[in-house]
Amino acid sequence: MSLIPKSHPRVKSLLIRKKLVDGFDNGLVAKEGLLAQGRGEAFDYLLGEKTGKNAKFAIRAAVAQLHLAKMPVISINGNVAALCPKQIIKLSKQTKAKLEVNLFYTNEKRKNAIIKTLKNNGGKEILGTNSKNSIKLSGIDSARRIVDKDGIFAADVVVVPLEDGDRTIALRKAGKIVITFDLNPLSRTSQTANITIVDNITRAIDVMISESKKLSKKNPKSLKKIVNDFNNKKNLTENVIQIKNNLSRRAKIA
Ligand code: PTJ
Repeated sequence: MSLIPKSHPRVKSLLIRKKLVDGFDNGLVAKEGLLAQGRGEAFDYLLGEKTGKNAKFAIRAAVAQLHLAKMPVISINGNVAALCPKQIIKLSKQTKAKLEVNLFYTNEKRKNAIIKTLKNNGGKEILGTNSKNSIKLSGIDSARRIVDKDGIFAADVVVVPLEDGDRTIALRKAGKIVITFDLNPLSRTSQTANITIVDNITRAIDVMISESKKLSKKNPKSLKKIVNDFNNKKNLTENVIQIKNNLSRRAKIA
């Protein structure tokens, strides 16, 4: 019997890892998704494995931005489907955001498994499944360039969780506002998004859901103020400082 309580961050981290491994065994997650999880775990450890004040600021701005959006879309990949399908659907309902499956390592069998999981968790309409409605987004080399005409292509705000690469820049060039969840504050996606939530999606998503309930009562002027007061570059720098401080504290203990 383990002496470490279930609420301990290390135990929580192992439970998150198990979700990913189960997601891989159930055909949701790409092999490379396991590596992405490893990268995320390393940064989560350095950040202190909790939702800090910097992440909370970003979450508030992201929720305000989603409530202001005319047509928000949340992009779903294998890792997100394995880690928090129920919560992602809840957030999409609260913010009236559409859901679109968009994979880097594209594969029809995996896509169908992801759609099934989303539907089993309460998802109704899932975009990214009808090839007749597909269109190419320019500036992206990977399979991620294939998007839905009525989804990411038409969106004003796009949430792109857990990915790095050229998509955020391409989406920004297409005039869209991009929100991401990324534990690495230095990744290309983190650095080029409008709002980067530097936190584990499995924790941040619950905070977003409760924040969304609170902000749904605010008027557009107050929501705009929350967005305008948020500075992504500054927030990313604060996250890097947090990592640096955690490192020097740990080095002193050692
Ligand atoms: O399902 P697919 O085919 O679309 O592929 C998805 C993966 C994740 C394999 C693909 O997008 C990928 O390779 O992503 P990267 O380039 O590894 O980037 C993932 C980023 O997410 C890294 O910066 C990680 O630190 C971060 N990350 C990993 N797990 C989490 C996370 N951020 C927040 N919460 C996590 N749980």
